[in-house]
Amino acid sequence: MNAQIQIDDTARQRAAYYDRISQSSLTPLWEVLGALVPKQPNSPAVGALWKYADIRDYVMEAGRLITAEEAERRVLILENPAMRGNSSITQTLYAGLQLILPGEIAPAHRHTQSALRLVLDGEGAYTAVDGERTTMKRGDFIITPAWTYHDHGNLGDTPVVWLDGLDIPLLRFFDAGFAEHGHTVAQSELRPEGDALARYGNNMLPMDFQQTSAQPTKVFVYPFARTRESLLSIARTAADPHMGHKLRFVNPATGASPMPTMGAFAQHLPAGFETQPYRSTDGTVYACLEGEGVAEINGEAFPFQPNDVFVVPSWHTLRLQARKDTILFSYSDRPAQQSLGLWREQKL
Ligand code: 1HN
Repeated sequence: MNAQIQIDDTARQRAAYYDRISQSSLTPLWEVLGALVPKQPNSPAVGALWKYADIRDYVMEAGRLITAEEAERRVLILENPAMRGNSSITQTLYAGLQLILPGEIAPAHRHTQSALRLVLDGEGAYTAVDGERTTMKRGDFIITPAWTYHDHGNLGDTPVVWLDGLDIPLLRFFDAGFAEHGHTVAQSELRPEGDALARYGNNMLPMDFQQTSAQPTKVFVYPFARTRESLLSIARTAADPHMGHKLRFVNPATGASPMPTMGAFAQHLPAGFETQPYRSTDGTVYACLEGEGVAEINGEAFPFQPNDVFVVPSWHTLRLQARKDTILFSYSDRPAQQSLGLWREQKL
């Protein structure tokens, strides 16, 4: 037998063998090993940008087609363009733009998925979490930890739009999703607005209060006024070459992330500043709150303005250029990766 015939024969025998074992739901590892254990992350997600000016009309149009109550949540999902049909913006994260019109209520429910919101457009809406309301102001970062009841309402006279971030794909992967409706459409108010921030969010805690790092914070709103004040204050000092002036939101009782599966960050970039290339294993969703600039993701340029959202998948190299003084909010699955000992970053 010559060599070529022998190779063909081997290939045929293997193919026949794969067919036979397939009937017993078996498959050979050696055919997939490289894909299963890549030398470095090889995300199916791609870098992408949603320009608010391009999609705002679509969001408002949804308001004429379905009520918040009928929809339960009237949201347009931001789907990663390379992962359509998955309701995912990265492998672990969900993002959407939610609209609530004056007079509407998005009914109370709870689920094991954790959610965060970043208020983008309009005013006069509120979110209630475990019996306390917070009035949503632009740039406010609001959380609804796993299994907390939450509902939204709009008492103002303008449509209100916010960015929702949830760990839906992560929970789907774990097959750990549970949900239930509230007993009433809107929760009754158990505490006055501002109560949680006063008790847990002002460098003090209730006398007998203790938490572990896996427990979410009782602080469910991080007002933009405070975030902005911090960023602008530290902007008077030298910027970090890779981050600009970047801070992470924390549970003030533990120093850990506000919620165990998703972390959130805010950063200031001075006009003209360019960050050095950086990559990390936590695919990250960014929203521009102020200023404008360009996000270069694996060499592709995405120009952003206020309310634009962009995604930087795992291990994609990011460079940020600020054309004006810029404030960015971002969220990722970093705390989940860190608690499993998986998170890596590279400053290039
Ligand atoms: C949800 O509860 C909200 O509470 C938003 O506003 C988006 C997407 C999937 C599942 C639950 C909200 C959601 C969600």
